Amino acid sequence: MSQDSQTTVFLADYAPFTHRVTQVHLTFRLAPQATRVISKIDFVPNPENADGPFFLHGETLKLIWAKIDGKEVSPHTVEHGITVAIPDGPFTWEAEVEISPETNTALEGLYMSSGMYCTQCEAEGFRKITYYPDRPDVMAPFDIRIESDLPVLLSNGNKTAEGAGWAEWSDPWPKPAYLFALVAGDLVNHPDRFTTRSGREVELNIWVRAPDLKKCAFGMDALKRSMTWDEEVYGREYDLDIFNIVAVDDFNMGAMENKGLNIFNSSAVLASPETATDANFERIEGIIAHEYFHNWTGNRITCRDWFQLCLKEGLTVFRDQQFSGDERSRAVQRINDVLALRGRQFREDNGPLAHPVRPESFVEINNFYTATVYEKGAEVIGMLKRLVGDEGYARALDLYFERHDGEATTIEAWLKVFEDATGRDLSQFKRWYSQAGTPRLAVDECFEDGTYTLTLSQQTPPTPGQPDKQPLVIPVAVGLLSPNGDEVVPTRVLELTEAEQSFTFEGLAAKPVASILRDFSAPVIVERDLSAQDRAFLLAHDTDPFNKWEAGRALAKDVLLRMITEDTAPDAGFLDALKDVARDDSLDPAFRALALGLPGQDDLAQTLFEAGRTPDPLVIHAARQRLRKAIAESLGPVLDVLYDEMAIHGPYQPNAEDAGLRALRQAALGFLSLVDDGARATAQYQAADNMTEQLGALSCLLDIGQAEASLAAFRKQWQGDRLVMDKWFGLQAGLAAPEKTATSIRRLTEDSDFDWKNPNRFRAVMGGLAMNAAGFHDPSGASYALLADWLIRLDPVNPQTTARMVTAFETWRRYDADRQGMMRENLQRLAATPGLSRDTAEMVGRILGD
Ligand code: B3K
Ligand code: ZN
Repeated sequence: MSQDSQTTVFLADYAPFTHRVTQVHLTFRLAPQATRVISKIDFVPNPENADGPFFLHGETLKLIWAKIDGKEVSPHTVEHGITVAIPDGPFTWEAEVEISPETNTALEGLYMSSGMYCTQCEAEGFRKITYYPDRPDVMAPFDIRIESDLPVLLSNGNKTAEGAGWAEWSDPWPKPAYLFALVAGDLVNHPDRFTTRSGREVELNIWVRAPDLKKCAFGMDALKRSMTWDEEVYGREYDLDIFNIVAVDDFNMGAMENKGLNIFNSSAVLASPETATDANFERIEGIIAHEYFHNWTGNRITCRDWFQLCLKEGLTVFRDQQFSGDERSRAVQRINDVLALRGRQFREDNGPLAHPVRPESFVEINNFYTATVYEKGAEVIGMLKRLVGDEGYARALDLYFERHDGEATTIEAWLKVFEDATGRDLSQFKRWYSQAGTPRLAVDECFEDGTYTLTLSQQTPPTPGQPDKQPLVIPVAVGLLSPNGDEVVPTRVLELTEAEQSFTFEGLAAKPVASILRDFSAPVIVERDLSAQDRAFLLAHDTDPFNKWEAGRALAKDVLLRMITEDTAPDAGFLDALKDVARDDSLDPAFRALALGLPGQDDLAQTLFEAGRTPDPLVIHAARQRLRKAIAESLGPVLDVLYDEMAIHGPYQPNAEDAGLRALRQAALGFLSLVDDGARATAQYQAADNMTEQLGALSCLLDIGQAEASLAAFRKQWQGDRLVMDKWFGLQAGLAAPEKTATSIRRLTEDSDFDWKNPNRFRAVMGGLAMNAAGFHDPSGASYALLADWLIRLDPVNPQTTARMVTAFETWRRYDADRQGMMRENLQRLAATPGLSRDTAEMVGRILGD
């Protein structure tokens, strides 16, 4: 059993804090193992909860002294913090505590990374810095003084004074403690400026260690584009004189939106053509935008409590997806977002970890920064926008910013804004926030006397703690095509509100082919019997790019499922349809690259499981390989032409257009390598002047088991670059041959560069293992045991990253009795580990279904 308490927190128990904080002063005397934090905090009673006991959060702090109104006091230590007797009315709390950043390997609170001090406070890390009401509904202005010999000393807000060995910062905007940040280090900056549309001059900086200075330009450009976009699209301007970004090597996630001082995992901000792939550039652009957009959706308006997390995260993901769609290709962005949603959120929503977009209880809030809160949270906003229309959405957002600026608020307030701005009743829509699970949308079609009747029915399967589900409001975007391929009814949004409903379209000359759930208008699984001919027809003619792609994907999935369950040969009709798409020059290369992608192993396993079959990861892997080989053979000449035609002659540029050409070329190379013995990949590897092409070639060589020489060369070239070496580790883990996976991974963990305490490196190897479905599910169980061993080792060092990686086991119930037994045993072994963290214990318990 866990050492930490497993207390469950409930949404229903929310009560406001007893006091308001009117001002915070903090002084940091930095020292690696004995940093002193001196606090002075002004409290006034909160009339909304005047009678509650006074409590301050505090964990892993050594209290030196504490005073109330200047008089020394002795607080009483309780779980998660302290209580102390207080006077009636306003008072000032002062305290000095000691903390040890250097030994803080959990990377939460104040810690050290490559010689620099940095912080991560969301969700509940501030309590590891000093005693404080560490809850998002307590908002206050912060004044910070940092004392250290390090040359660069940063905190939130504007810098107000500095001298030798110290600096002072003041953040005028009231904020919750989770947005506090401090950085001290030997850093250099990539500077720039931005003038807001009302004329505020903003100093911009990206702070890095000296060798990384050449990797900042793209991030800076993305930041300026984000600032412009938020002004133009949402009317939101930046509100301080300075905006700093800092790159940190040891970080548990992508980045953090601290007010005026965003802290980034170096992988989410640093990029150069030689060291970063197109996918890296795209991710960096999205994360920079996401953190910047939080300044309004998250910081100026924050969450009342952590159950409301989707209020800031769902909305900010929705905004960063809009931004990326505007900056790049909207269709490609949508397809990629849906791929990510299905890959992570559907997996979560259809397993033991399923939870509502707004959960109602948690043990460790860090375990709820999930695909459901983030990505499904964003889909819910997309549906809302579709239902109220673009103008209604714009009015509602204006009202949201006007009404709630400076507040910590709730989903109820968010929906009320939409009701007030549009006059629409959202009480049924609200179920999207409380009901977990992916709805199934069954489609029934009938055509008679020129009338097409579409009958839609919805059903959401039971999820943990929610056996019965209510009907949701589902916007279903539908268009109709005539048999000659013309669109006879352009996109119309049908609103499904009942368990079953019929919609009619009259006056049609012939039976149409319907394109249903265009643009993926709702996060549901469509169940529709559609012939291969109709799918191929939609792939050829649909005007909606998402559904055009979706038709091809469904075709591929049907073909693969038949190959897996009936051992059939690859379908010739599918190969022809694919060939037509591949060589259709009127289509965006990026779209064609996506159309050439096959459904992933996990997607196929889940689909088989839902159809009542037991997926065998090895059979799935073999079928995919057979189909890939068949595509290579049948499309060979077309792919060969594409490979040559898509080559770019000129310097690398990370823009969407060039990235699309490279993506299509890489898709072709992936197939061609299966039949040319790696000749093209070897040549490409040697000629590559950018990481996209270098890594692309390397992955093809690994795929066919001929990468030894290139792997050695790659390592020699990139030994000194942590981010590139993460790719070297990740690729080998992810592409290790099924029967050799555990051995290969073990060898990687014995490598002198396997710095397992660094989350990026740990994730590269263990995340690669988890993604390598056939290797992870090796029938011997060796990979399961290997992962569990490493999680047991990492847990006392870094509970957050451990808890996140346990999700590799979340699908255990899908598999055969032997695999289930082995996965369960490893989960139980984890659960029985003495001193297991609260984070990991909660995840293991939920996965096992305790
Ligand atoms: N808000 C942070 C995530 C914090 C995670 C804490 N475990 C990054 C983001 O969503 O922008
Ligand atoms: Zn966020």
